[in-house]
Amino acid sequence: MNHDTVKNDYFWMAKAIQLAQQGRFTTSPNPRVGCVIVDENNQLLGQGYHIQAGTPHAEVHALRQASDARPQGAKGATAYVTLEPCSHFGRTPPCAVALVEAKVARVVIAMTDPNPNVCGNGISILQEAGIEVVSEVMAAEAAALNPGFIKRMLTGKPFVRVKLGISLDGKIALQNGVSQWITGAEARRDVQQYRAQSCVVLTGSGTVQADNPSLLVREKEAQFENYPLDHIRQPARVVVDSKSKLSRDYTLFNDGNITFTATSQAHPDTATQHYLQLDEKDGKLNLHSLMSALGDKQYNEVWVEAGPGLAGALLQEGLVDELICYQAPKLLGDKGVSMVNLPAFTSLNECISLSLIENRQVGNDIKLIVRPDVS
Ligand code: AOF
Ligand code: ZN
Repeated sequence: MNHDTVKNDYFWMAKAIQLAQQGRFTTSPNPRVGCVIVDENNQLLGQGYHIQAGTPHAEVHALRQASDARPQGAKGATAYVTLEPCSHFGRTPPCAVALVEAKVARVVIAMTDPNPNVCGNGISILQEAGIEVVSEVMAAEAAALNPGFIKRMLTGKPFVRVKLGISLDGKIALQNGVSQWITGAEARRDVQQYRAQSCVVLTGSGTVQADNPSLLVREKEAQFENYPLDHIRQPARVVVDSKSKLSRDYTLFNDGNITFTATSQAHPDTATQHYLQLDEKDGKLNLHSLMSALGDKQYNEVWVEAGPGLAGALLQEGLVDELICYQAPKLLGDKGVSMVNLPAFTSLNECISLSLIENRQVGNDIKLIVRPDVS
């Protein structure tokens, strides 16, 4: 491939990735996908992104625009797609077939679709029709659009992010429990966006008792100007309450949105109440079973806003994919409550080692994204 072709492929794939990001809050359980169609003179013919499951895929939007743009539509053109075009009849017909019928000459793909129903079949359909296929263009960037979808397709479990609002000295609250507003407004807005993009907000019974939180998205605070707002949906809430001791009077059981109680107790009224009845591990709710149950419900991304107990337990079970820390330039002192409960390690080999993914200033706070190293 000549230098200009490679340069153009990166340019247009970057555009397709930007389009896919428009689906950040709306596509689940489907992935975020963007598509761009470019003519023989490297001019844009059509573009689109997947908005919501059950509605047309990215390619369909882009192909429609291309047909409106000129009589021969996408014939002879190049299509850029952030995910391998689908090959199956799901809620919508296969996009690989639509591209073949439109007679595109070339398809550039960022990554293959980990969905076992697709997984290479889309590429085969295109190649068998004589279409040139180039794949793995900006694959890492495209994968970053869909950590939850990809992980669920490969493992059956969702991608888990744990949010921590901490002081410079790693505390989440004062000794007396006072904790509100450690971090600033910008950090709180960022949190709202994570809630909105997640399928589930997970918390523990202790947090519910202490704060009676809603854990819903406050749309005004989240500032969704650049997104199709009418599609924003609220995440399901899941409360880990293994002994089912929470009263039903708390806000999140009564605000009209779904809250599941994850418990190891048997409940007679599972038909009317939302319970996830799970097994125990070492006398506690089996968090692996919880994540599998959430994967079975097609939840891609889980956002954890919990106390140090649940956060620590998830870390120790190896169930955390990412920690999102908002660190305020405040010192709460050594009597404050620490961010995660972990055992008293006696050797540095035992401590949890993390890799820094992102580090930037958000208002007056620092946002740190770290991922546990896989041992
Ligand atoms: C694409 N382009 O824009 C999306 C794709 O039930 P359906 O018909 O919506 O199919 C969902 C599956 O299609 C999803 O699991 C993923 O494998 C693929 N998503 N594929 O070519 C798109 N959203
Ligand atoms: Zn499709």
